[in-house]
Amino acid sequence: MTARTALPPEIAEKVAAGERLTFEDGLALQNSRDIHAIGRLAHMVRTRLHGNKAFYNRNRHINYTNVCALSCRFCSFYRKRGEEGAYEMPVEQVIEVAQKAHQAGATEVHIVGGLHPWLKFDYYLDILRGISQSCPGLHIKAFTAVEIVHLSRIARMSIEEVLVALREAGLGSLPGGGAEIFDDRVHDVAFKGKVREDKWFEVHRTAHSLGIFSNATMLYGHVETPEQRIRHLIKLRELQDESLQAMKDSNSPDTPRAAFNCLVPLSFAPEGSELGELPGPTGLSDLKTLAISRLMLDNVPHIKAFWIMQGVGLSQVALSWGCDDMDGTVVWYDITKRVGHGTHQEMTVPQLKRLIREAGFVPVERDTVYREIHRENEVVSA
Ligand code: V47
Repeated sequence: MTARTALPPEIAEKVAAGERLTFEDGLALQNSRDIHAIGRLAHMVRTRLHGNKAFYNRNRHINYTNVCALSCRFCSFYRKRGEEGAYEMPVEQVIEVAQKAHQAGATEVHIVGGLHPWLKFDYYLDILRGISQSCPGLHIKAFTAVEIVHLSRIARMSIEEVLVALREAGLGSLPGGGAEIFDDRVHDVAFKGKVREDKWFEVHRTAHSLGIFSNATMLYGHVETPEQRIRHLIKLRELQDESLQAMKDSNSPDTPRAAFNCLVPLSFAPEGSELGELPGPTGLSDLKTLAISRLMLDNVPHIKAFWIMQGVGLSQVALSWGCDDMDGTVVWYDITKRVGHGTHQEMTVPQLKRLIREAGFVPVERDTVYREIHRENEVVSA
């Protein structure tokens, strides 16, 4: 192994001692080709945090519209109104899908969509009210930071007012989407027109200050550099430091605070996007990015290998490369489609458990905010 590919021993020492890694350490990890050493370190951290547990949930993703005012070059999901394949679900349809999921045992619906130019703020409130009233206990994780900024524009309300109104209507937490890569150059090449990092952070900072938990994402493997990935992770780590400190300082139940629950590194799928000529990440770069995310984000409890994005097989392997969560049953997902599967992309609970067990971990069902769910009389399946 050459000097360029070897991992500097100080990094292993720091990780073993639980010390925070620097930007330079992150770059050294990126430059190393020793995927096994990187994986072993990430596994050490993941095991320290979660032992041999690997989490999944019973959820249903709902993409209420693919009509979007933006035309991000990395995105193959959006359509313009009137274009073939464009859709917007009526409020009743979204509620009905959530009800069916609830009846089938889901504990979470994950609702996101394009920035629809004509839907009114009431559409979003009605969805939340309708679901929360008819599906008691079902957690609604909805609307990326980009949608929240869009709602603040159409409702002419501040981000805080929008979040408060959505929470009153039934919003439980925010998903992590829309972060992409926090860098102005990458922003201008791949998602010009989308809100920049300042707004993404404003939404999540405000959510945390209101006691609303959220997730974070990083879309990797397109036009970004390894340096930009590490900076992205460090920026998330900085907000998490702030939010965790505020949680510690706030000891009053009247002012609950929140933070990020997990990072979801999203593997760029070039097919069908304007960046379709790019090769996209390989299995090794997926594993490396997931492991480095675990190592750099020392203050975010969970790293998710989203089986839709990393693929079922690689997500299983990723459980030994720093990840502790696979997302859930999903059922339907329109943002990216696996070849041969279209939008129906479902994993059953026995399938998820089997994958996790086979990877050497104990499957643990969780709710959206990672409280464990233990069901009585559940048949233990293979
Ligand atoms: O923001 C869009 C990404 C995100 C592509 O919070 C693409 O638990 C890859 O954020 N290739 C939405 N990715 C999905 C998302 C998410 C998914 C699962 C769980 C959670 C969570 C959040 O999908 C978008 C964008 O970054 N995306 N197009 C593409 N071609």
